[in-house]
Amino acid sequence: GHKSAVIWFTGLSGAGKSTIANALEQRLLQEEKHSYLLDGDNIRLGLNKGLGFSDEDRKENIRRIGEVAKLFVDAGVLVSTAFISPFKEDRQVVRSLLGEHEFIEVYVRCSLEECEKRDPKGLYKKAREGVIPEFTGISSPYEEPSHPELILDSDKEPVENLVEKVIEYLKSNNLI
Ligand code: GGZ
Repeated sequence: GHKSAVIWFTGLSGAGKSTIANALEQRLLQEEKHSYLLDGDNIRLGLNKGLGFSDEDRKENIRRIGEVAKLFVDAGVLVSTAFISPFKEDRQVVRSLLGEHEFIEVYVRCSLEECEKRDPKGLYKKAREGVIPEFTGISSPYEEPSHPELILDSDKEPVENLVEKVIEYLKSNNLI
């Protein structure tokens, strides 16, 4: 068995949170670890349908995700979350919901320049044109974590290496 915890990915749009979290999820399932991934697809389209991207809605988005993540931890699941979660205070609120070793903040670090170059969905372009207001990194802030448990530099290393770093962290903390 393993202990449960929240692996909380944070970072800019396009930094690679979902990609890394999905690859991690595959790895954990291969090793038959009871894990689950919360992301925009299963949260923003469901539970949090109706929330937008104002500071207030992002705060509420993260608050609810934190509560759901806590339920997964109570149920004994290793849960990963992949949301921008731009505000320090909101991430701190989630951390405080959980036990001391149950919140693993993973900063998926990538320069704005690189995210904007990737722009897989064309959202940065739209944000620059003013078509999308309050876009993180352009017209809405992103507050970097000061003491994340892990930093993954997604503009310097390939996804496989970064996933391996998370696995190593989980192993060295006896979570898997
Ligand atoms: C940031 C936005 C916005 C605005 C739509 N700002 O790259 P994506 O497309 O797939 O991921 C982004 C996602 C961010 O949702 P989160 O729930 O992670 O955000 S937060 O934690 O701040 O609540 C992006 C898309 O939604 N998107 N409008 N204005 N990202």
